[in-house]
Amino acid sequence: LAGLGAALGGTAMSSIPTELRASPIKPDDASALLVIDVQNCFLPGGSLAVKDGDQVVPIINRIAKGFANVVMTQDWHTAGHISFASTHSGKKPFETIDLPYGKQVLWPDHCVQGTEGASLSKNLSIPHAGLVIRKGFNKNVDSYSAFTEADGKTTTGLAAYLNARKVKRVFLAGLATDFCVAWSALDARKAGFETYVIEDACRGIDTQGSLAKAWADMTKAGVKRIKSEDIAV
Ligand code: VGL
Ligand code: ZN
Repeated sequence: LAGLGAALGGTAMSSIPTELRASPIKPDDASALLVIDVQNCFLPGGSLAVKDGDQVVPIINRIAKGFANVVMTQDWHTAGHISFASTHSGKKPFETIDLPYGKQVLWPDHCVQGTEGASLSKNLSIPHAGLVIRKGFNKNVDSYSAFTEADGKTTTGLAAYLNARKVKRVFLAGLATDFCVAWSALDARKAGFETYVIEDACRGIDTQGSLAKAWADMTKAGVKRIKSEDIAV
């Protein structure tokens, strides 16, 4: 029993005896993988680099092979976007301001339309991805979420696309856990999808407690937190 306790206390599922493991989730035709913002600006060397952001790429490449439906997103801002600190005189990155649609964190300039920083990582290898959806291209409204802009009402069309393809379950991976992944996951729940966040296939920014808050909000909304090893590829 001591051995069993130790095994269950371990974080890696491979340390749990086979007979005690939850059966792996097998993606089916009603499942879609959403690969959020794996763009150069969010990777090491980028203007809004997420720590260890590059480590998600091989994990995402591996699990994507198990999904018939894959959607990738790109943060796709105008120059002078409202979410950039440089747009507001006297403001610095990671400060916040109040905008008509709510509190906005101000960021370093990032993911400007058509720039190298806005390109998807060249190390992503998901040739069968069926849709790349861009968001945040409205100059005066941010859009962390792949589904709905920060005004809470302007849709990107993603929910309608997934519904038209009879998707019921979405699995999220990418950058950053506490912003675009979390907001997308919360909106996926609002749109009625069974929602899984693959935690080791994501990395967070973690500013002012944002990462812990994001997980608390997601858990409360019924988002399931899983690891890539829980998915049968
Ligand atoms: C993101 C901050 C600003 C993200 C995008 O992809 O999580 N974070 N824009
Ligand atoms: Zn952005």
